[in-house]
Amino acid sequence: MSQTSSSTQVITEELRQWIVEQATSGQPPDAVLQSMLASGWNEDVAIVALEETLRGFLSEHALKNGLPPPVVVPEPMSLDRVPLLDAGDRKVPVLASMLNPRIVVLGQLLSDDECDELIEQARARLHRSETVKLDNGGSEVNEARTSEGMFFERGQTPLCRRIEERIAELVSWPVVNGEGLQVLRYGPGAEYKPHYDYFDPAQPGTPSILKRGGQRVASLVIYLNTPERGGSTVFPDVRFEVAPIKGNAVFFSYDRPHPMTRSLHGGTPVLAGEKWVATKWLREGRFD
Ligand code: PD2
Ligand code: ZN
Repeated sequence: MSQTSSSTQVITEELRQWIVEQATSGQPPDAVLQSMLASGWNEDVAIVALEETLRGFLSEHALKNGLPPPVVVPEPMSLDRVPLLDAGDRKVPVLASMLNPRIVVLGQLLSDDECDELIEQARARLHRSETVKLDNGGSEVNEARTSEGMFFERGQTPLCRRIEERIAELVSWPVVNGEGLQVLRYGPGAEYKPHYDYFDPAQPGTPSILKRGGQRVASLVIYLNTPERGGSTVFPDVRFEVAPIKGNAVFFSYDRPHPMTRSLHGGTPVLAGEKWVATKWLREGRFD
C-alpha cells in the first residue's frame, strides 16, 4: 500500500480491505494511521478513510451478529497524545487512559473551591438516591445504591454552567446533549454496586426514556472530596480502579448499549469518612 500524490488520493476498495485487515489483526487505529502517513497518504484523507471504513465495518459486524450498531461518542483525547487537554478556561492533565473500555482519568477538572461550592449548593437538597425504574422509566430507591443524591437542572447556577461548558469543551460534545449534574454523597459503608450507565434496550421503560436525548454515550464521575479510605470507582471487566481524589475525574464512553463495551463500573464501599461525587451523563442527542 503506497501513495504519493496527495491531490489525487482516492479511498479505493483495496485500501478499505487493507484497513479492515490491519484492524482485525489487532493493529490500533493510530498505528494504521501512522502506516498510511508513512506511505504518503495525506493526513485528512487518511483519517476520513480510516473512520469511514472502520465505522462501516463495525456496523456490518453488529448487524450480522444481532448487536446494537456503534455510534459516535464524546472523546477527550486527540490523536496527538497531548498530556494537557484544553478545557477552555483551563488545561486538564490526562493521568491515565485506556482504549477498551474507553476510560480517561483526568486531574484537577475542578478546583478545590469549585468542589466545596458544589457540595454546599447540593447539601440541603440531598435525598436517598433513586435509580431509573426499568419497567416504566420512573425512579425508585435501589439497594445497590446506598448514597444520597440530588440533580441540578442543566445551567441551574453559574457554577453549573461553568462546569458544563468546561466538560463540553474537553470532550467536544454539545452542552445541550448533557444531563444536569448529579451530586451524590456516600456515608461510611455506602457503595454503588457495578452497573452500566446506559439504558437497557431490553427493558420496557427504555423507549420512553430515550425520547429525550437518546441513549447515554459517556459518563464523567468527578470527585468532590478525598474520602479517608475506600470509595474508588472500579471497572470489574478489566480490574481497573480509580482513586477518588478531590477535583479529579474519570471519563468513560460506551458506543452502544451493550456489555461488549466493558463499561461495567461501580463505586466501592466507603470504609472511613464520606465521599462526594458529581456525575455528568452525556446523551447522543439534545437533552431538552
Ligand atoms: O461514585 C462513584 O464512584 C460512581 C460509580 C459508578 C458513580 C456512578 N457510577 C454513577 O453516578 O453512575
Ligand atoms: Zn454509574
